[in-house]
Amino acid sequence: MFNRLKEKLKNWTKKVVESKEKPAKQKKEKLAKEIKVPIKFNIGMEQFQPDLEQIKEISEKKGEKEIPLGVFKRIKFKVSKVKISEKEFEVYAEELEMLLLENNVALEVTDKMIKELKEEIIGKEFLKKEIEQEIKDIFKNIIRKILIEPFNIIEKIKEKSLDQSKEPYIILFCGINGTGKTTTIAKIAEHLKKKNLSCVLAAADTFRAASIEQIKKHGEKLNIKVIAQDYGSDPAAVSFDAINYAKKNLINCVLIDTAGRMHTAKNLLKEIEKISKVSKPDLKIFVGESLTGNDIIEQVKSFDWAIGIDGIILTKADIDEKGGTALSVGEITKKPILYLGTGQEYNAIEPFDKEKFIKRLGL
Ligand SMILES: Nc1nc2c(ncn2[C@@H]2O[C@H](COP(=O)(O)OP(=O)(O)O)[C@@H](O)[C@H]2O)c(=O)[nH]1
Ligand SMILES: [Mg+2]
Repeated sequence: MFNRLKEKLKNWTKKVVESKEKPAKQKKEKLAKEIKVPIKFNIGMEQFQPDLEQIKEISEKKGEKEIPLGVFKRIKFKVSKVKISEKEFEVYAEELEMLLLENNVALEVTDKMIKELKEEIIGKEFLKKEIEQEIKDIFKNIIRKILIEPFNIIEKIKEKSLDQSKEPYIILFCGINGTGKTTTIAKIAEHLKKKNLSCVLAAADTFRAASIEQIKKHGEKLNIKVIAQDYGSDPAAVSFDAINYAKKNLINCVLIDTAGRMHTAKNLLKEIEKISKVSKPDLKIFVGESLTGNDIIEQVKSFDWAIGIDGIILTKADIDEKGGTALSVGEITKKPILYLGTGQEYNAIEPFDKEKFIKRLGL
């Protein structure tokens, strides 16, 4: 998962570090040769790197050709610091931009990341041995700011179940076809069951022939009630039925599955708007594929514009080597990613954890 972006970020950081190390090392080697002093030497178990410039200065003052051993006792061991200039940064920024774009980070997010990195890096003095870690830390903080802290759905459902009204917690799922809405609903239904929360599924994708069958099958396997009508029926009416069923039977949660013809189709957005108006969901979740790349931005913007989404689930993270989609949707919607879908089985879903995501990127 997300290995490509991890690898690329690692290589980029390494390159920046090496660009600072190589010239310094060459200069040192030249000087060491000139004054005939080793770059490193061992005293007992410890290794020392003498400050060659200082040694040269001392010996030159004394007019000595060979460096007497006594000099070593007087020298300090300098801590070397480096700075990255704006010019140097520009060279690497271009490369960074390419690698982020290639790994599904949207252009506006890429630009923002590079701008922030630039502000943090240029002109700052880094201890040479810490520069790699410092660049990683800067990346980490930028990503921490981009991703919104997710909330806990289970807690929210539990809170409402304790409410006097005994109303069910309603979750509406939207997103285009094939992204994994129905599968994700089944996964969440199972997850709720494990937490002793009851739920009912609304088969409000009445558009495709197989979709009602698909959700009914999940319901049978999981032993969870599915409320459905015929193909072509009004999805808002199906949702309404499911909510009424939940109210009557004191069920904690209603999960509404919807159709997802292309997000550009105006009637799809109108339809989801109507379902949303009728069912008044507590939570509206956009389901998108982690693999999608830039297209997901348009998708999520359309649904957000139509109904105002509260959170995001990214599916198929298990087969996504890039990883940039999470950053793109996070930054553009300012909505939290709640879960990652990590496979086709019911238990292949994990709560989105910002720090875990950052670790997966090797930072
Ligand atoms: N590898 C992988 N496949 C998934 C995941 N989520 C869903 N799928 C698969 O994606 C396909 C479409 O899923 P479906 O739930 O029918 O999508 P929908 O049209 O949005 O309802 C199915 O073959 C699912 O098994 C996931 O997290 N990882
Ligand atoms: Mg479906």
